[in-house]
Amino acid sequence: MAHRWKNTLTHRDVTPKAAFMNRRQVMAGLAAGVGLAGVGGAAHAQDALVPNSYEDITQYNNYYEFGTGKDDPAANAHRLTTAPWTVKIDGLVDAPGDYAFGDIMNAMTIEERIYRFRCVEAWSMVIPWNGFELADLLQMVGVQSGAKYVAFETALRPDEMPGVRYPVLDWPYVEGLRLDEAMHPLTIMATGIYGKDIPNQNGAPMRLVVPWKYGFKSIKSIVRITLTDREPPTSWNKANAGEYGFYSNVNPEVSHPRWSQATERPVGGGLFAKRKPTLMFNGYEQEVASLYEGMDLKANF
Ligand SMILES: Nc1nc2c(c(=O)[nH]1)N[C@H]1C(S)=C(S)[C@@H](COP(=O)(O)O)O[C@H]1N2
Ligand SMILES: [Mo]
Repeated sequence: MAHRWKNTLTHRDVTPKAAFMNRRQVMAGLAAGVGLAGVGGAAHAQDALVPNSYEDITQYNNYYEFGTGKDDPAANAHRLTTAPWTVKIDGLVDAPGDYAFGDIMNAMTIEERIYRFRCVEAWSMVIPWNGFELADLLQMVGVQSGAKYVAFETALRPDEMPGVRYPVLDWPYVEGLRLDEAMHPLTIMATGIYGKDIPNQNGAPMRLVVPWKYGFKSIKSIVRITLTDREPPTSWNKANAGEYGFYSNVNPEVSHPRWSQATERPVGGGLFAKRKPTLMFNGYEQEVASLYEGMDLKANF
């Protein structure tokens, strides 16, 4: 499906350099590559963003619709039919409708974004996504002035998703963002990894990526986007409100009730890989801290 790629930077434009350049150079290169000066700055001087291997990223997954084991999505998600694919966009928008995925792709500009990815379970990766800014899609459909939140919904296909027979979560998987979070330039819809169409186990054909939040906010295989004036329900919050809040911003100072979030295990480093400190807002503090000014991040976890 090479025709899908418009204005694509492949990982080869950035990745080999990342291994050699220091942090500042990588960030400068990244900013140039994605056209976003200053985005992606890390708090740690030596923290070069070297992406994980394609294998790490596509064989170690959370996608409970296909099973709760880390290798279940890779084994089972081939059953998901991703073409044709339609995304319903409704609620407080000027142009509600059922949008064909191909039409969305033709309208959007695809870029590469190399982001840290931090699961609430305290493992992490660096992933070279391809995708478009969610703000561009929302602008295309016209957000009305009463909208304050964006709700997202994953496909629910019992015939294709063996995991939804089990009541682990209240299916379909749903997520949500405040409108300003959704419009932030770091927030993307990912449609590719390493320059290839995103694999089913990673959320084909289109999934959210919000790099400063725990991974479960980054909802996969989206079929519906609704602009609303109320905070929408979210799957993990419904399952356990005491452990998973609406915001779920990465924060090394706010522990999960059952484990510390101060450090993380980089996936792919081998059995003896050293844990590393988790960064405030997953390393995107400079870009996003202002969204939460005056908020108690312990209460709004
Ligand atoms: N629909 C859906 N989206 C989901 C999940 C899921 O189970 N179902 N898991 C979430 C969690 S917990 C994580 S950590 C990320 C994992 O994304 P990855 O497999 O691409 O690394 O997807 C998130 N999105
Ligand atoms: Mo996660």
